[in-house]
Amino acid sequence: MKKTQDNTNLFVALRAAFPADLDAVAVETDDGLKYSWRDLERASAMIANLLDSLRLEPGARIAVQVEKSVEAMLLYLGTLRAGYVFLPLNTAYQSAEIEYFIGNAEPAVVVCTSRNEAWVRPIAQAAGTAHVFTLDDDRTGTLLQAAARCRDRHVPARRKADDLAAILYTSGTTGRSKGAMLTHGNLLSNALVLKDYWGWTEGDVLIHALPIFHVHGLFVAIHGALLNGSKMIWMSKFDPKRVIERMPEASVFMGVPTLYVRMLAEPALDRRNAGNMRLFVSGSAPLLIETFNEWRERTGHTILERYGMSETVMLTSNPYEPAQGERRGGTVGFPLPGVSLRVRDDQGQDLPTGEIGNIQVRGPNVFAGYWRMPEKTKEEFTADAYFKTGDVGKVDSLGYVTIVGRSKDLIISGGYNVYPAEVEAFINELPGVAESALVGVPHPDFGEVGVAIVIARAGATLDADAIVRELKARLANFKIPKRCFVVDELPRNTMGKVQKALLREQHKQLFAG
Ligand code: MCA
Ligand code: AMP
Repeated sequence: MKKTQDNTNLFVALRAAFPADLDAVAVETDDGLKYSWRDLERASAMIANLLDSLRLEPGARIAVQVEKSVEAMLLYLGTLRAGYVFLPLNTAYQSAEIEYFIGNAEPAVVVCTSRNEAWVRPIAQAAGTAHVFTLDDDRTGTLLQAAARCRDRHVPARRKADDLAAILYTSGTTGRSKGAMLTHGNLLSNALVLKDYWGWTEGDVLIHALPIFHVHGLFVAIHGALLNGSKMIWMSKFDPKRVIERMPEASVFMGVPTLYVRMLAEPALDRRNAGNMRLFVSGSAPLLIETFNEWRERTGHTILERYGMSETVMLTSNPYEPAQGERRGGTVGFPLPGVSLRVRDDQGQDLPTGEIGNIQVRGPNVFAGYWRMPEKTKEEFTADAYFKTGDVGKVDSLGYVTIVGRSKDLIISGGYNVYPAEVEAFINELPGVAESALVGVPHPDFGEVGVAIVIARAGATLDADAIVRELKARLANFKIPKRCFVVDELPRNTMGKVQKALLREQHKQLFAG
């Protein structure tokens, strides 16, 4: 008994929260499949046993690029259970992107779709990966075939709070993506805080409509439901009509702002459909005040906006309980219990209440560093161990945090991050291109999208459509500029630096209306 209590493996905490009735439904898919808690227990054990049978080194990475499915979630749980490190990859990533992640992380196991196996396998083999499995969203693939031969009982591996549980790649303003190393302690402490802060209660049902390769869908949503023993209505893809239809059976929904914008465009969204709901959470990108207000008018619910990062999981949240204060649109609420948040100027001095500066954070949720990048890790922390978020904001006299911008050059499009430096590097490699700039401009659906401004080399002629076509063959689809312009020169300041603010201003009306 003591053994289990001492084990800080995140899986142990999640498993301990399963309801007593293991035959109750834990996950119901949109196409009517039902998984009981016993199914989750047994299938995660089988996958953990499969991983154990491979005799992997401690700390081995399990890299996964598969479509959303319950089995993909079970692979995550099985990985935690066996004590290995889960490395989820966006399904939109193409071969050049995957080659970098796999080459950098050197996973012992790679799981991909059977459709992508032909190009993923050679990449994995070149990186020294010993095992490649497939997993498709129709419950087929070599992973499940192999797991089916394994025992359905498994004692969770012992893990300490500071042992790694996952690596999430996040792009950088300069250079290549960095792998944020998250520990069992980071993830569990944050999940426990949110369970309490967001008032998870018995009988809650979560509609899960987010992808499961980022913090929002993988950690915040899944941990929230499992740690509360709550059923999930599992949607493989976000469809606003379907979410609205299922609301009467649910109580909690989590989404990026684009999801709320798309649901507001549905005439069926009303107070009746949303009547059973308890909580709507928004995050990953700024929620427009118009969306916040319109949602309240249409549904009678006030969206709770929160703020987080891959490196830190959740940092701040608007209050759930009215006694703690109102949910303020345009703010991301208060630092969560255990999180210290401060605002400093560029010289590292604390700023007075209400003044705008760099947001720095510290807490049990803050990651262990960037994978194999000790120098980069050092740069991103202050001497007193605060993490520099790269977000710019302020804290008002009541303690509400508002994010007003970013010091990092980042575009957030539909909740996905696009780093201009990465896209510009791809554009600059195309024949005939002298240089380029990618800027984010407002977009009614995605919040913000990238627009490319490109300069041709002397004597070369460039075709904007051809540039976009070339990029589509190389980069994840959400990184593709929604418009591309070929111009004669880029605006520069006296130091010769491209004035992106001016370009943003020039193009800000492109998608208006
Ligand atoms: C799809 N497209 C996009 C995006 N998604 N373009 C820009 N930004 C996007 N986010 C484009 C595709 O390239 C394609 O273009 C066309 O839209 C249709 O693609 P499809 O895949 O069918 O799109 P969709 O299914 O409508 O997806 C939109 C979506 C999705 C549902 C909003 O992007 C999404 O699930 N976003 C959520 C992201 C998320 O979970 N973020 C959390 C990160 P074409 O036709 O030209 O090829 S975690 C995080 O940020 C932190 C830590 C936090 O605080 O949570
Ligand atoms: P990621 O790379 O996915 O970790 O993205 C983290 C970034 O998303 C943060 O540094 C913020 O810039 C942004 N972000 C997350 N939540 C919010 C929010 N509620 N409002 C504004 N920006 C947000």
